[in-house]
Amino acid sequence: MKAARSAKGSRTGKTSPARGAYGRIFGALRDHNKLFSESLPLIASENIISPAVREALLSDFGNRYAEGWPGERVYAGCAHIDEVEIECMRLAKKLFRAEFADVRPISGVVANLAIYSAFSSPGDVMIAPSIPAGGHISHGKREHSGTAGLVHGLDIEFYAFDAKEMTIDVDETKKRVRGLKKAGRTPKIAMLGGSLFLFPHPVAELASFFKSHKIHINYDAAHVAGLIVGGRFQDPLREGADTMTLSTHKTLFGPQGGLVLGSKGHAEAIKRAVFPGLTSSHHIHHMAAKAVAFAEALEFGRKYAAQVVSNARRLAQELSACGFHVLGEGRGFTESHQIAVDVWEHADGGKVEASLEEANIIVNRQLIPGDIKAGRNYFHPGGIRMGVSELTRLGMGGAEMREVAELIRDVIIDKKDARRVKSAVKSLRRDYQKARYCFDGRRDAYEYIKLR
Ligand code: DSN
Repeated sequence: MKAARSAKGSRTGKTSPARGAYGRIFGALRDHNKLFSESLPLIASENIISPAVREALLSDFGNRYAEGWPGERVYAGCAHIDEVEIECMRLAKKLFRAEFADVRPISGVVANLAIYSAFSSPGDVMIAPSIPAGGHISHGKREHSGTAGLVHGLDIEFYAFDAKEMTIDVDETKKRVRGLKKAGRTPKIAMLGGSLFLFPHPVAELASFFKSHKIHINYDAAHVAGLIVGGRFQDPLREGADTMTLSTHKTLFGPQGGLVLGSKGHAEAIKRAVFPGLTSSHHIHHMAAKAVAFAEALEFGRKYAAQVVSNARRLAQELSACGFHVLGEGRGFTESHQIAVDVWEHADGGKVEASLEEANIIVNRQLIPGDIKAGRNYFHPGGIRMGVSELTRLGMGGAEMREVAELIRDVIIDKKDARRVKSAVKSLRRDYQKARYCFDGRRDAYEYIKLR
C-alpha cells in the first residue's frame, strides 16, 4: 500500500510530474480513439486494422531481435519468429504472384531505399513522378529533402505528366529519356506509382522502352497494393515492372510497414540492402501483423477491393454533383481508392482541410498539377485528396458515400456551422464501428483496450 502510494506521488497526495505526464499520455490516446470512432477518416494513406492484427502487434515479438534471414539469424530464440516470417513471405508471394518477397522493410520509404541501394549508386539518375503529379516524398529531389536525392544521392528527373488524363505522358516521357541519354544521363531506375494515384500508370506501354535502355523499373504500389491484390487495378509485375515496393496499410489491411517484391534474380541484392543495409530490428511484431493482414487479404481482398473502387467512384460522382471540381472527370474521376478535388475556388487546400477537421471530416491538402506554376506551395495548395479505404473497411457503401459528399458540401460550399455538421458525422458513424472483411471482428475497431 505504502509502495503504491509513493509510486503515485508524495505523501502529501500530490501527483508527481512523471505520474502526471503518464496520465496525460493515456488520456490523449483514449481521446484519439474516441475522435476517430466519431469521424469520417478519409486520408488516402490510412486504414483501420482488424482486432487480429492488433493482437499480433501486442505480442512479445515486439521485444525481440531477429537479424538476418529465417534459418540464418544472428540471434538465438527465433524459432517461432522464423515460423511466422516464412508464412508471411509465402502469403506475400502468393498475394502478388511474385517469386521473391522481403517482408522486413519497416516502411514504404525503407522499401524504396532498398531498391535504390540494390540497383543504383549515388549520382545515378532516376526518373520519377513529381509531387504534384503524384510522386511520393521518397522519390524526391535532394533540394526538396526527398529520400532518393537526400539519402541515396540520386539525381531526379521527372516524367512528363498529362494533367487532363491524370497520368504519365508516354510519348513525352520517351522524348525526355532520349534527351537524357544524349546528355549521357540515362536513368538507372524508372519509378512508377505514387501518392496521388487515380489511374493506372503506363507500365506496359513503357516497359520495353525502359528495358531497351537497361533501366530498372520499380513500381511503388504503396497506395494501390490492396487493389492489385483484389484484381481491381493494374498488375505491374505482369506488365513489365522488375520490382515492386509498397507499404502494407493503405489499401492493404495493415499494420504500418513495408514490403519488396521481385523475381529470384533480384533476391540477393534486395536482401543485402534490407539487412544489414537498412534495418537491424525489422520490428518483428509488425512482421507478424503483416502475416495476419496478408491472410485476411487472401480471404477477403477481392470483395473489399471491388467495394473500395465502387465507393471511390460514387463519392467522386456525388462530390461533382454537389458542385466540386473533381479531377479526372473525363475518365470517370478515379479507378483507385482516391479522389482529388481542386478546391481553389472555395479556399486553399490547407484551409479546406482545417474547416473539414472542425466537423470531424479528416482529409489532407494536396498539391495538384498546375500548383507549382501558379506559385502555390504545400501549405496552401490548390487541392485536397481523399481515400475511401477506411470507410469501406467499416462497411460503408454507395448510400453512405452520398451522405459523405453532402456533409463535405455543407462545410465547404454551404458554409454551415461546423458543430451541426459534426453531430451529423457522429450520427452517420454510429452504425459503423467494426472492421469488416476479417476473420474475427468481435471488438470495435477503435475500442481503447486497457491492459494496465
Ligand atoms: N505520405 C503518405 C501519403 O501518401 O499520404 C504516404 O507515405
